[in-house]
Parts: sequence; structure tokens; C-alpha cells
Amino acid sequence: HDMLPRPLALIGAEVGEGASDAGCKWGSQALRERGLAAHLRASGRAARWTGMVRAPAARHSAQRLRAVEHFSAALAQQVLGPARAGALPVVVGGDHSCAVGTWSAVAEHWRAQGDIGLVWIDAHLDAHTPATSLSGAPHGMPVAALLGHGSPGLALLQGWAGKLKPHNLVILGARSFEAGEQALLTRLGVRVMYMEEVARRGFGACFAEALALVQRHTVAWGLSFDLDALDPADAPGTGTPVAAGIALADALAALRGCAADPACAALELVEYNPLHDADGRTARAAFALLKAMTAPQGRGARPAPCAAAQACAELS
Ligand code: 5AB
Ligand code: MN
Ligand code: MN
Ligand code: MN
Repeated sequence: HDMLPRPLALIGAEVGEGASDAGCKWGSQALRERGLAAHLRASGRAARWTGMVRAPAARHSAQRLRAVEHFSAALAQQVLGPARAGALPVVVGGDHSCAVGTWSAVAEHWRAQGDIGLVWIDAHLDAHTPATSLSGAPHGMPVAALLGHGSPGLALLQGWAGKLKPHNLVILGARSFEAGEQALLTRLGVRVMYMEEVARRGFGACFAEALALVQRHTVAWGLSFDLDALDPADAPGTGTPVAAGIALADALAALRGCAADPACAALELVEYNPLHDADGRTARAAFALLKAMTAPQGRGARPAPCAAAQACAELS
């Protein structure tokens, strides 16, 4: 008979200190109050909030990195618990600096068995170190930290560096970045599917390839979704919206059922800013994304072929 789908352990990452606009700090609380857990239970999985971790307030920019370091260690503990208990951790941000705690915990959990993979869906590369960042904002640094670069307080979480190997990471949807972070990723050989490629090939084809890449040399994989990857028409309520992003409908179609894979180790949805979401559109996008990813029945109906695909078929 079918195995019961793993229960979802929702974890609120109440951190905004990683961003210049701290509004994301209240993102997980807002989604919780709107009934995210009940929304996810409607598709047949058990789901409940197992932790809310709040970053210490930081007034000066010099304190922000320290606040994020402190927060990351606490978040990692909240992720390790449900992972060890066999639940699926679902981290809800919060600014994207929370990814250091989330994926450090996942890497720690799987460390004896092997490496973890990660699909990072984002308008940005998030691969700065304090040396290359122009803003000094820690939410622009989690990828570098997970690769073992930048602030030792982040890179050495759980006592070891290199939670992610470069060939086990794929970044999808990038369209706003700086030279320093791009140079690091290029030097390390990280596969980046820029928005230009995503627009040309389609999000579905890119995500399928990304997933295959992060599964290839790993024992488990995860997905970190920054809402600013979406087109601002579908998700205006994020910390740093960037024009010309991924259509929500394309993301929903491609991500449906992805967490039904037993090798899916955790999910993360970040950068929801309720203060920029007057009509609730972005909250609805967040609900729909998490519901699609956690749909227990595996991949659902394929999306109808788009006009462009049909045109290509006719040409060949
Ligand atoms: B997010 C920028 N590269 O470093 C920087 O939202 C933006 O987690 C970072 O992707 C955006 O400040 C971080 C300009
Ligand atoms: Mn990000
Ligand atoms: Mn981003
Ligand atoms: Mn952002």
C-alpha cells in the first residue's frame, strides 16, 4: 500500500535584519495568521507549525551580520528536530539570510550518508561575501556562505564549512546581480540558469534539468524559493522586486508534487513582505506555491503546451 506522505513541519524564520528593508521579518507570522497550515492540510498532508525563530533586533548595520549569525544557529536547531523525526521541514521567511540556517541543518542531518543538492530560485545570485557586497546586506550572501565563503560565522555554522558543493547547486531565474558575486560562482563552476535562459527554454524545462543536476551526486536535495523570482505582477510583496520574472502559473505547473520525492529533504519560501502586499496577492502566490510543491500525489497533470511550443512542433 501507499506510504503516508511525510507530515509538514512549518518553521517561521522571523528575520528581516538580513535586508535593508526589514519588512520580511513579519512575513512568516502574516502567512501563519492567514491560515497557511490549514491551507496545506487541505491537500491531504498533516501540517503544523513546529517553530517560530525570531532574530534579535539590530539597529546598526554592523550589528546585522551578528544578528543573522545568532539567528542562523537557532534556526538550524529548529530544522534539525523535525528532520530527525522524519517530517518534511518547510521554512517560511523571513529574508533570505535564513537559508544559511535551513540548509546547514539539512547538510548536517545528511552528512554521514552523503552530499545534499539545492535548487535556488531567485532573481538574485545571493553569492556575495562581506568583501564583495555593495549593500552589506546579509540576505545577499547565503549562497556564498553555504559554499563555504564569506563570513566565518555563517560559513562555519554547525562547526564545518562547505555545506553545498558547487556542482550540487543550480540557481534559476537570476536577472539582477553584481560582478563580484557572479565571479565567485563562475570560479566555482556553479550552474546558473539566468532569466534569459528560463524565458527562452521555459521554466518547466529548466526546473526539470536543475532537479536532475542536484539529484545526480547527492543523497537528498532541497528547494529554496525567493518570491522575487516571480514576476512582480504576480508577487509585488517581496523585499526587492525585479521586473520580468517567472510567471506564477509556470512555477505552479513545474513545481507540483516535487516534494513527494522521498529524497526531497526540505523546502524554503522566503522574502514575503506583508507591508508591500496590500491586496494579498503575494500571500496567495506563496500559499499556492507551497501547496503545489507539497501536493502528496506526485506530479499532476502536465500544463497545456503553450503556443510557442506548438509553433516549434509545426516547424519540425
Ligand atoms: B535576496 C543585492 N545583490 O547584495 C545585494 O532578495 C540584492 O535574498 C540582494 O535575493 C538580494 O544587496 C537578496 C543588490
Ligand atoms: Mn534571495
Ligand atoms: Mn532575491
Ligand atoms: Mn529579495
